[in-house]
Amino acid sequence: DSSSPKGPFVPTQADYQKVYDAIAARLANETDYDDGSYGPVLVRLAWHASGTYDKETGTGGSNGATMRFAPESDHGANAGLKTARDFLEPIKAQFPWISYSDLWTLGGACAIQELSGPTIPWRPGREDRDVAACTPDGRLPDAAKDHRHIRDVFSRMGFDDREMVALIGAHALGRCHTDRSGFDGPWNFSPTVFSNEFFRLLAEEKWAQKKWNGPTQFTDKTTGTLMMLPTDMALLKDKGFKKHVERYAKDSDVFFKEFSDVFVKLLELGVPFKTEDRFVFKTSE
Ligand code: CCH
Repeated sequence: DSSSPKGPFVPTQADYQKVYDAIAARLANETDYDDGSYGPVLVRLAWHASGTYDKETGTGGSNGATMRFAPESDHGANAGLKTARDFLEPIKAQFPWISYSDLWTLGGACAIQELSGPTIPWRPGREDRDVAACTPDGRLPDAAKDHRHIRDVFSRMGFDDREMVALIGAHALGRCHTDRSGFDGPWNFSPTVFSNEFFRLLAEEKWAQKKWNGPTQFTDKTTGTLMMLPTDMALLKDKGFKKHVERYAKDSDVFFKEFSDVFVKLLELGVPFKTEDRFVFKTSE
């Protein structure tokens, strides 16, 4: 009966797979950026949207997508993430029914899968909120600090030592930019391929302080072209962290499994989901 009113559009897994496919296609087409992929910066957007979560107050987290607004968009830690938000705008225009907060987290899950990482089961249900829900500055980790700072910040989100180390393994992807964080360079030679290289290099390479005018960072002694942040090096100093660095350096399968579990958890912090079921998206060919 063509005269009956249509109910509200309720997207299915197939609809979300179409969004996934559109992000994947855009990643494959837009290669004139950094090391050839926007994937790493999409992962960073999903992480910074989610990592503001505070388990005591239930504030922050990916629900809300408040990084669209100042002051959160201007927080120092979020420098450069406009690139990732702008990359996703044409996808939002194509699928106006998806919230920014679902889109940004789906972008991170898609990027991990498309860059040869593990499957990241994902579920919808985030709703965008307004500027009043912006989180205060200082909730994301400061790379100049030490192991105590890592433990403080990630415990506030609700993670244990093993989960903290697994998450930081995302530094297999992408690079630091002097005009964003002040740090410079990639963590490994294949920054657009998800792998356990971050841990292998951290555990096996010899690292020396970089001689330059920029902030303290570390350089591999073999080639002098790779980097580690002070917080990355801190994973070796702390016994509770180091044992996981060594586990992940040795066993890529264990890292992939544990990273997937904790990245799923990160993207869901503080979100009042109405559904238990997660979607597993098909990766592009
Ligand atoms: Fe990170 N990260 N991150 N990081 N990060 C940077 C870049 C990326 C810290 C600091 C920095 C995680 C944890 C931490 C990515 C994913 C994750 C940069 C360079 C700094 C600084 C930014 C720039 O200059 O562009 C610190 C400190 C911590 C914790 O101690 C976690 C957790 C994740 C994800 C699960 C990714 C990906 C990048 C590369 C971005 C790009 O543009 O290439």
